[in-house]
Amino acid sequence: MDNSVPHNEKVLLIGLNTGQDDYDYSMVELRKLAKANNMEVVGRIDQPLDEPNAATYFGSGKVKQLHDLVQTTGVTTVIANDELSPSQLKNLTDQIGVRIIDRTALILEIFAQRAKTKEAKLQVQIAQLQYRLPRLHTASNQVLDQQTGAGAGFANRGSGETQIELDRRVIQRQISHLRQELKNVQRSEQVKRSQRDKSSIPTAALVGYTNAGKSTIMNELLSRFGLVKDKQVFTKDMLFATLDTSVRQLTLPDQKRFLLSDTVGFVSKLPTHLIEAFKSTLQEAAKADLLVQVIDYSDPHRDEMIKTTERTLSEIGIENIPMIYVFNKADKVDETDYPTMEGDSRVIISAKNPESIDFLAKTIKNKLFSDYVQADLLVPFADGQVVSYLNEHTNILDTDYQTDGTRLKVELSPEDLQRLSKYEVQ
Ligand SMILES: Nc1nc2c(ncn2[C@@H]2O[C@H](COP(=O)(O)OP(=O)(O)OP(=O)(O)O)[C@@H](O)[C@H]2O)c(=O)[nH]1
Ligand SMILES: [Mg+2]
Repeated sequence: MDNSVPHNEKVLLIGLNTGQDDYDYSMVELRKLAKANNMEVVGRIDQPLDEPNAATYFGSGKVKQLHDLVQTTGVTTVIANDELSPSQLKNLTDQIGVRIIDRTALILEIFAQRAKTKEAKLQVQIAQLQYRLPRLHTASNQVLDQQTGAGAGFANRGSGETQIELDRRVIQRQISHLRQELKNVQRSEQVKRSQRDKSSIPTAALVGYTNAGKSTIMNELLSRFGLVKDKQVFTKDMLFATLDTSVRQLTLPDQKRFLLSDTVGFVSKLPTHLIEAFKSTLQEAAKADLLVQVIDYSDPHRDEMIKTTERTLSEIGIENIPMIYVFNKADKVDETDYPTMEGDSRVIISAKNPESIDFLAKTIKNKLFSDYVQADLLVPFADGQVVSYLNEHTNILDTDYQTDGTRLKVELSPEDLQRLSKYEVQ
């Protein structure tokens, strides 16, 4: 036996091509998702159809072809590119005889594997139960039939329905219990969040397609501009390496500070329940002053990835926040000049290149602090605490000790200037 071959589950992909532009890309993505779930894709069947067959997703001829291919390849799972209705799922399972899952269930399985923090685990569990709720009859009926040894008799139907009703209530109770637990876990996070809200430090949020390099950029910025005690975030070459949100403070050489958050990556057709469950995690992005969309410049599907990210952001309700586009991994694209800027919101960089990281930091700074102003202040010696504040929070361009106090030329936020206006020298 060849031990070098991993014993992964063998799967078949099925997709319905209704003529949508991004069909091929969505199938490429489905393959990547299967791989991320340790599955080995051994085949794929596509059917061009105007709309899915309401009963079986594929038309009857294709279902037959699928059945035969499952037999000859010995696959144990079939994955549909679209979310299947409860009855499509049941009918297909009955006719094909192996496990059928859809894109949503696959994404949920990956998230369940990746979730590490208590918060992420609870969020995924809730989304999984919500997904199962309308699909109970597909699994539990079969289990019930097996338990009772009964066929499809009338007597069984009544007890089956009661059983489903019971299961449904159990799951609903589990969901509300988990929601409560999630609320408790999030309470402590909320305290941190509201403290940050009060701090009035500008914030930027890294967003984008999964595996684009968001966490790598976060770490590189941290190691140059972060606090020594700050922990690095997890990065890896796999889909959905990050499921929770991390926020770190960065201080640039001219004392300008901002908060940067790193969060879960996107993929097309992210399950609604998952988006719902992750909404609070994504609050950091919702409140940001600037979105930093990271894109894998070396991926041929990068334009579709940008569309996916923007569609997901608007589904979460994140709109009208200024954005810069960071085309990352330029080192993987031959004959590319980097770091460079195209127009006033597109940057081409490589996270692995220190010069790129400085360039990106400067670009973020220019966007976040564009309303900062220069002012000339004279602070009497008695108000020493004001000078300390300025030292810590603003960029001091010049200091001069005069007989009536400290004269400073500073760069500061309009809010700070307003508060300190009595010291301003006109
Ligand atoms: N060659 C190259 N690889 C990079 C660059 N930036 C990131 N990577 C690699 O890309 C992979 C994914 O990086 P991550 O930072 O984990 O990506 P992410 O966007 O946080 O992904 P998710 O958390 O899954 O959304 C890792 O293997 C990184 O080492 C880059 O500029 N050049
Ligand atoms: Mg990440």
